[in-house]
Amino acid sequence: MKLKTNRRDFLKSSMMVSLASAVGLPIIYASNFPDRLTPVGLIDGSIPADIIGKSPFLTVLNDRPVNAETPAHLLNDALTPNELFFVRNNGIPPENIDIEEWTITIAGESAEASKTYTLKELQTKFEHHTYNLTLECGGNGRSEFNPPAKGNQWSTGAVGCAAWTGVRLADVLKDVGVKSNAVYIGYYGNDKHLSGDANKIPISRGVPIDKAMESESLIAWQMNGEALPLMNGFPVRLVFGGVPASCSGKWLTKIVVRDQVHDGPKMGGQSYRVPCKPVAPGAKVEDKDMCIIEKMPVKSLITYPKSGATIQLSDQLPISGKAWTSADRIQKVEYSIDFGENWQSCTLEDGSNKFAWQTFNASIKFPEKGYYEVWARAEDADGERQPIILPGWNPKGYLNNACHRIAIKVV
Ligand SMILES: Nc1nc2c(c(=O)[nH]1)N[C@H]1C(S)=C(S)[C@@H](COP(=O)(O)O)O[C@H]1N2
Ligand SMILES: [Mo]
Repeated sequence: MKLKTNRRDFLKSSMMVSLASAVGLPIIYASNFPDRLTPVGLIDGSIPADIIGKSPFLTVLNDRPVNAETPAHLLNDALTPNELFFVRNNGIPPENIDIEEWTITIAGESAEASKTYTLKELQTKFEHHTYNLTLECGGNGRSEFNPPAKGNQWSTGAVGCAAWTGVRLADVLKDVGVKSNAVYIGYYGNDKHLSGDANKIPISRGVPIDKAMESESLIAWQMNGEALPLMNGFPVRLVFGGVPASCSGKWLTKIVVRDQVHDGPKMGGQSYRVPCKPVAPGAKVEDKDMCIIEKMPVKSLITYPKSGATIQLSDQLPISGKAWTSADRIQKVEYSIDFGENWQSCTLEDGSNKFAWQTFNASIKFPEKGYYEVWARAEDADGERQPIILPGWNPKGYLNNACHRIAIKVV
């Protein structure tokens, strides 16, 4: 037996643990496994997600920066468990975080003053609030665009809904004082730029001041009753529902109140912006013709069963899913088993608050044996409905809210 553990031993044992949980069985001869090999059961092109403190069932798209998404059938919970919540990093998360020392500064030309709070002060000075808020990356669904769009090839899983606890951003901004000419807020976190250049910032985005002042806009330190996972912004982050998740700054250290649209990295150019007017697929669009994405479109996912499920003709198939919108609520979800020719209503639950996703259910009887697809389509209180096929092509592949489909075999 070896007395000294080194990094390779650690990696090996963590791979064995993740393999064991992936196959649901113990690895009997794990201690014999050669150092230089990766377990073949894990060679599927992905990196074990438990290395980043997440479930091994996440699909890891990249490891530098870390980007990992949740398979649709693992989003069936009312609230997405922390270990299953997707990760979208633009840089390298901070290390050696001391929460006692953590501070958040409010400043900017449209703040009445510049004020710094320790995290502790925020937690003691302001009222706590918990909201169930859906976060979705603006690039979720990018992989379906044609011609393909550059960037992480998210399928459907850059979305999740958690119970976020913190203080209202509005309460903190009011404590500092906001000038009447304020139009936007911008955030800064202390993640590092991929280049290693300490003067560069990976991302600094924000929201219009009205959005910042909404009741559901939080500075949050808890997710589902626990401290935030490091990958989701530990120890504290912004959370906004209804806008691209890129607005929800992680590892939050500073908020600036701006008298103009915030101009931090990834606010301009082609980032998180779409053509102001529709363009032909593949078109090159100049930066000046691009507009900031200010809300996420109505969308839904079928989270039960897993695509590819088999069912007996004599049985009814229960389906379940989640629907969300930037509008007040989802008002209808329908499903189709005949490729969109006919639609039936699902039952729909209310969300606990605005921006919480809503659960829908249905029970389906198929007419005969064969291959089917179940499609789901949500409509929100503004009357906006998901498109059946891809919505408007855009250079960076944002805002794909096409109907989700699952395959079903009836035997
Ligand atoms: N500081 C910081 N905040 C950030 C990011 C980042 O890279 N750094 N990524 C943004 C993007 S693009 C998204 S989609 C969400 C993802 O949040 P999550 O990783 O908790 O799911 O965080 C946003 N906040
Ligand atoms: Mo994102």
